[in-house]
Order: sequence, then structure tokens, then C-alpha cells
Amino acid sequence: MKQSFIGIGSNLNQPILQVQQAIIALRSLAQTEFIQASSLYSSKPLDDSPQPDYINAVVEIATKLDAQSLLQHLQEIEKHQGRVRDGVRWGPRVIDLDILLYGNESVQTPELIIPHMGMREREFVIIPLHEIAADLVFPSGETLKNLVAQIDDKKRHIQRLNDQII
Ligand code: ROI
Repeated sequence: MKQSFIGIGSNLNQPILQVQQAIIALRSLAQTEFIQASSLYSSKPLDDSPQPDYINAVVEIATKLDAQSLLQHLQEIEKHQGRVRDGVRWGPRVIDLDILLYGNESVQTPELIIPHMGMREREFVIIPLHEIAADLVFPSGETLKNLVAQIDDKKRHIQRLNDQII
């Protein structure tokens, strides 16, 4: 079994419901044990582009799927929730599921880069991840605590929602 963390994001078509629906789908993933989900967070679009705010969360699983199969399952969930890949790289999306970490592995294939690119700098990944895995250490040896400490509290663009996840 590999411990893996999945990042979830949505900013279209009732994002809270989209994220909750994705968490439900992750609960019944094949050959996979669901460990826990973070709270839901509201966050500003990364690059301040004119698009709606995002809802983000992170889920921890333990899986027998290899990284490539896991990616395929995540893409099925995205498709099921109506994600259309429109070619706009950083455009708004109904649902986005990213493999953030997969065990202690570094993966670099055309389809998959793990740890997920840019996650170290992204509050909407780092903050929910820290909520459920405060002691996490990256394959590089860097600690999650160290990344969180680098975020200036006054400049946070992310807020925890009070909604309970089912
Ligand atoms: N911005 C936020 N806040 N949350 C996301 O999940 C997210 N996802 C993206 C881009 C467009 C980079 N910006 C985001 O893919």
C-alpha cells in the first residue's frame, strides 16, 4: 500500500458540492483505503486572473494502485463530474484532482509529475495538507512545517470553510 495525497479544486458549477462529490468518489476508489479528508477551503485564483474563487481540499488515501492507474481513476472521476479539458491551461474548472504525493516516490513521465509541480508554493495545497498531515516530509527531505512557516499569515489568500464534510 502506498500512502498518497490527492489535491481537489473547483471553481465552477457549485464548487462546494463538486468537491464534496469528488471526496465521496474517492471514498470508493478501487483497491484503495480512504484515510481522511481535510476541511474545505476557499481560495483566490492563483494568478489573480478574473475567474471565480476556488474551493480546495486534500484527501489522504492508502492505495494498491500504481501511480499511473491512480491517475486514470482520478481522470474518470473528473470526467464523470463533467470536466471538459478545453485546453485553457489555467482556466476555471468544474473539478481538478491532482496526485500531490505518492509514497516517497518521485515520478517524471509525460503524463505525471510527482510531487505535483508547484505544490510547494501553493497555499491552497500546503494549508489543507498541513491540516491532515502536519509531520509530512517531502521526498526531497523538506518538511511541510517549514513551507507553512514561510507563508505570511497576513497575506493568506485562503480561508477554511465551516461546512462539515459528510
Ligand atoms: N487557484 C486556486 N486558488 N485553487 C486551485 O485549485 C487552482 N487550480 C488551478 C489554478 C488555475 C492554477 N489556480 C488555482 O489549476
